[in-house]
Amino acid sequence: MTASAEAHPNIALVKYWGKRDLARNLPAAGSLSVTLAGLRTRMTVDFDTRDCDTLRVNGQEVPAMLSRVTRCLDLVAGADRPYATVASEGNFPIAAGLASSASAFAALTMAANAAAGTSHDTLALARIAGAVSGSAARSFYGGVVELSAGDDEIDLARLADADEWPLQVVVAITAEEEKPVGSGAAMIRSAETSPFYASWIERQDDDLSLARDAVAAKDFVALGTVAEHNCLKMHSVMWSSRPPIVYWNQATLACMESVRSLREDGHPAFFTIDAGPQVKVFCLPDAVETVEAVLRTTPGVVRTLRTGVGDGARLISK
Ligand code: 2P0
Repeated sequence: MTASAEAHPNIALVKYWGKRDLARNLPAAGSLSVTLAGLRTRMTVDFDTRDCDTLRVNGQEVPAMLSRVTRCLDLVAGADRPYATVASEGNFPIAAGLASSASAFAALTMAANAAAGTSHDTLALARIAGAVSGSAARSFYGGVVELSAGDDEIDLARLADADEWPLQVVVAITAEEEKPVGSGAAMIRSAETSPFYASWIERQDDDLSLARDAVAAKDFVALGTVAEHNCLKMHSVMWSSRPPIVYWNQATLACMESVRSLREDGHPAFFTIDAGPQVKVFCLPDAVETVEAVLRTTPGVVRTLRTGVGDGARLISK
């Protein structure tokens, strides 16, 4: 009745920002992401004889996240399951725009399936995780992953394996505190108030098609062009929401400027930014030392993390 699983966060290059169905947490459009190596969340689920679910994150009780964990366990094992003791351990900051909910809910769903002895396959588990945290569905698969938004359910496809294209990612951490607005609530606000929301959703298929082609051709410049465009469009939707949703700080902007200078100096690199102030910079192996050195000395950057492309979620033990 105990199992552990590990999953990595993923970084979207064509972003998920909007829901088609709130009750089922279905995304309004598809998205495309890269699963990271290095950063990870490990979840242990123990169905035991207690009288309530409990959650510890890095050793601390976290009641605020418990309702989503309970919902996830119910979806995997049924509402008549035993209560569970859940322990999460991660090696990177939570709720700061590093997709910690993606790795957490992917690992939780996989561990719960093994601990409960249910036999959902990977796609079924990804759909369950996605119903709790949309981006978590993508972390079941390694490499470059596309999530398609159907009317009734999502689908997932791996576009490239982890070892097929040695992309490097340098994350510039510009602030470590929790973000002001959670992404779920922020997406709903954008859908309800941004005048740009409808066209954002309408054009997602165009960006997905450009990104898919760039991955198939291993065309780094084409992938970077569509990724930066898509990221800035998503943040334009956030900024034009009422009240505005602004996750950036001064260092976020300084990092974007650093990436533009790196490119001008002949080092191919592109940035993307999620629901937080961190800047994720993609480059090829030849440029990674320079990219990291430039970001580390960009004003306001607290520290950098370097990583590559990783594998999907996996069971550790049962
Ligand atoms: C993404 N983000 O595609 C986008 C870009 C944040 C910015 O997916 O409401 O925490 O739980 O389904 O999965 C963050 O969204 O949202 C996210 P819910 P989730 O990576």
